[in-house]
Amino acid sequence: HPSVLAMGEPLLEFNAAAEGTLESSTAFHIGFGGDTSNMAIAARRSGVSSGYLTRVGDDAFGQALAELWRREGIDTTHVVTEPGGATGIYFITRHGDGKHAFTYRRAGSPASRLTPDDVPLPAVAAARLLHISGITQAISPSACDAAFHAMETARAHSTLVSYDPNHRPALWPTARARAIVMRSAELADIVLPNLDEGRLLTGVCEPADVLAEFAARGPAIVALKMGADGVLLGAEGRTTHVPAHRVVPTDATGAGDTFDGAFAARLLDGDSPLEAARYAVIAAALTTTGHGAVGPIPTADAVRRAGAA
Ligand code: KDG
Repeated sequence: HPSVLAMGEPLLEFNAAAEGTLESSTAFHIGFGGDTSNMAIAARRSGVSSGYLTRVGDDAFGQALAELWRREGIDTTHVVTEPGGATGIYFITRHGDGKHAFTYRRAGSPASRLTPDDVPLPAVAAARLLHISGITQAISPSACDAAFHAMETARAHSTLVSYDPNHRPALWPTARARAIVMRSAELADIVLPNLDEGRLLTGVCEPADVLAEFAARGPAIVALKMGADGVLLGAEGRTTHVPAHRVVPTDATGAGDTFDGAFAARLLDGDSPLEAARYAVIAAALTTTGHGAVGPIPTADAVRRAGAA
């Protein structure tokens, strides 16, 4: 069984080659996304064994994802392929202000049909860390049930629960997200929000206050991701600011997921939360220097080289 098990929805990615609106774009890079799949790949590239739990279709998009995981050495024992299923896709467009926008075609996807019956007790119990996100919960009520079932199973077997709210307003209303994310924080050992969603979900503004709202739910570790302002880490009774690693960013898609995977990998390898966060901010920064979510996720060697430079 892999050490890291992530569960959620993978997507094939169409990333506009130039800045601009969707309708003005003429060329797209094909890539891969899906926050929890990105996390599993980031963890693997940082050196731990990792597996993915999802449902895909047997269409060309599902086959391309299966090929990606095979290349990356991701365990797919718990990937169910649905005959006739339409695997989800998304388009990334980028705008002058450095922000990106996602446009999805994923409703009714195989992953949205995840249910608690898809959650394998032996694999969750044997994993050292289970990773779930708000997107896993937002895609459908049955996937949300599956996420809660997986987190509760993990807790019952001393598997660490890592949770990223990854709030996507296009997928569910903020009031529902708030209730489900804050309940999930109670089940998690590690909570990994970014500052924007943290503010929206907690209703407070100062980073230290946002962190405190999540920490009050009981997780041992909260890492508040603040982009170019680095990470505010709450762990072992202390709050520590970890500065960002300076790069010239091209596309921030997947940076938060890469942080999550790199952080998990280093923690499982014995790093302290602070050491793991210092490593993971470098990994996250490097992923912003290339296009798309998965392509630019660095290996452990690349992170070490950048850290030493
Ligand atoms: O974090 C990056 C992801 O958001 C991206 O890969 C697409 O999973 C995705 C989503 O649902 O937004």
